[in-house]
Amino acid sequence: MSDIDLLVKRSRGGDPRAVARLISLVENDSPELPDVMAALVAHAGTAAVVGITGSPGVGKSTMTSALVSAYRAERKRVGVLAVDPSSPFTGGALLGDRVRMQEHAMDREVYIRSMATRGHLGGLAAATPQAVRVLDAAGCEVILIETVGVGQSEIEIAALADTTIVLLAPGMGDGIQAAKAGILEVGDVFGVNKADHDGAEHVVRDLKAMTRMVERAAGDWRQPIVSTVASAGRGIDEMMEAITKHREWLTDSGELGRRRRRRVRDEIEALALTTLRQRFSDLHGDDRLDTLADRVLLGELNPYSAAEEIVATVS
Ligand SMILES: Nc1nc2c(ncn2[C@@H]2O[C@H](COP(=O)(O)OP(=O)(O)OP(=O)(O)O)[C@@H](O)[C@H]2O)c(=O)[nH]1
Ligand SMILES: [Mg+2]
Repeated sequence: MSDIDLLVKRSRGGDPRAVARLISLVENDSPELPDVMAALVAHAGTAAVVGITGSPGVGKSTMTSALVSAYRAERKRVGVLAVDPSSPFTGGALLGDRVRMQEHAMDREVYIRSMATRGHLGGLAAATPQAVRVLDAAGCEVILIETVGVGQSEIEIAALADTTIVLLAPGMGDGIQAAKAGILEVGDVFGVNKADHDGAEHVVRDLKAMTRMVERAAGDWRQPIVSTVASAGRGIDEMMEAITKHREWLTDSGELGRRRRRRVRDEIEALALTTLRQRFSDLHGDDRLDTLADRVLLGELNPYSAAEEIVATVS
């Protein structure tokens, strides 16, 4: 049995070190990844993937930790991925996450992993589903993905999850920001956290007004708004109920299948583009590009045709 097969076998048996090792291979874009994915693909596809996004400091890690407790009460095996899509300051943020997840550190049925995706050629779109596949094959029934919502990343993370929770909190100018960032479209469930702070009911009211304006057909999902105090465990039951309801809707409406297919399509696309880019950059070592450039300079060839020719060469 190859090292990879052995590692996959151990991870499927629930060995946390094997799981960690496989996620490291994903993170580092290991040349062994194709073999890893080949060994995993038949064993994945059942986990519920829940994304949790929102501005820095709204309480994502605290909420994640509370949800882990709730799922553990249902005796489910849980995976947690804290994905840092963009920040160059990974160390600090992840340290905070680890502190807030401390209570689950000794639980063998909980896998917690921070992951930076900047080094991965396919970026967030390829690395995250690969890490999800590792956790899924390791028997996690639920996988929670925490990402800080800055600009584009929450839209990307929404594409990676079955259910996306957008977390807001009072005093962060979130109401207006939400509309701007297109958060309305990506949230399946809204959490207004820090409900113990002044202004929480304002955020709820703003959100309600905004979600009412979204056009919906009969049978479309209506995004619930759940008030929580994650640090005190308040509103967590309601949050769990909202997630469960959304999952039922996903299944009944056929949307689950569509979302999962879209996710794999995005992954394939990211990998394909990465491969093409790699082959393209390999061209810089030979004179084919120079030859084409010279022909354009001489007026024999237009740049579009030159581009077509080079694309045909690399694919
Ligand atoms: N008062 C109050 N504080 C909270 C609540 N939830 C979280 N906090 C606190 O808010 C701070 C930030 O919480 P985190 O869970 O680290 O927030 P985060 O969104 O994960 O932050 P980043 O990962 O840095 O973006 C911590 O000090 C928490 O204890 C809440 O409902 N009420
Ligand atoms: Mg956090």
